[in-house]
Amino acid sequence: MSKFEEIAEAVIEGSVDEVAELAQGLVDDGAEPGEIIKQGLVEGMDVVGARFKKNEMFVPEVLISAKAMHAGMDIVKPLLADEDESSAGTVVIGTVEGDLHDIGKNLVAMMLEGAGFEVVDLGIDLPAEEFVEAVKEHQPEVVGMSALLTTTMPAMEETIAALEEAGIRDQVKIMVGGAPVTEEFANEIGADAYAPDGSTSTDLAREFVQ
Ligand code: B1M
Repeated sequence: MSKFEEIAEAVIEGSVDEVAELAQGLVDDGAEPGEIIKQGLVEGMDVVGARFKKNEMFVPEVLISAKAMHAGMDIVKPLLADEDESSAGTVVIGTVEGDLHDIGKNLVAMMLEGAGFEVVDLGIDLPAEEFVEAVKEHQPEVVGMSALLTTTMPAMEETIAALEEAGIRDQVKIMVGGAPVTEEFANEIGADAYAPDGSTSTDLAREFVQ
């Protein structure tokens, strides 16, 4: 098993200390911070996400895995800034109003950061106005919205309407994601793209800033 596979496995198992040790070891051995994130931490969380979907893992285990991933990120993230000081672009991201789920959104944010984007993470349960204010303040190229509940998906459309109302809809590309969100829904509400996962979000953001 490679060190990257070991770190992914430790994330899946939720071994917080082991992830931190392995991440530090890889850093000491000269591994690229971005690779540690992609091949180790995100790889592990991808498996966690997939096991969730199949009901093979449950909430407490996911939260421990997320904690383990964060332990690795704490070590690797400061080095990312050194690796590439020029930002690939700015992404404002958040979970829409009424929705408290943030594990997937945080993962997407981390992957975007790993890819060199400046990420303004607004958090959870965000009224449309907070997205509007953030776009005015940070002038991002991309806005990402997350919803994990079918009942909060309409808040995505409301947010797009609020951006239109404020006259700033065309300044940004909007991508939406979250387990119940689909490509069809994204089209229906006038988003620019649907992102099923973090790596697609990163690819799309790269396309959008070109
Ligand atoms: Co909630 N929950 N939850 N929950 N929860 C779900 C979503 C649910 C499917 C569980 C179920 O019933 N089987 C269900 C929704 C049903 C529905 O609407 N169809 C549900 C429910 C009902 C609820 C409550 C209402 C429960 C209750 O209180 N009765 C409540 C709602 C609270 C609220 O939000 N107002 C609730 C609460 C919670 C917890 C607080 C306990 C916890 C959240 C903790 C947290 O996020 N900090 C929680 C969790 C953990 C889950 C499950 C188990 C896991 C979600 C998760 O983190 N997945 C979930 C069941 C499931 O998914 N199997 C469930 C892992 C994560 C990596 O995947 O979030 O899909 P995901 O993110 C992916 C992609 O979707 C995508 O990329 C990520 C990485 O690949 N993506 C984006 C996500 N956001 C993106 C944004 C983008 C792009 C891609 O922007 C560009």
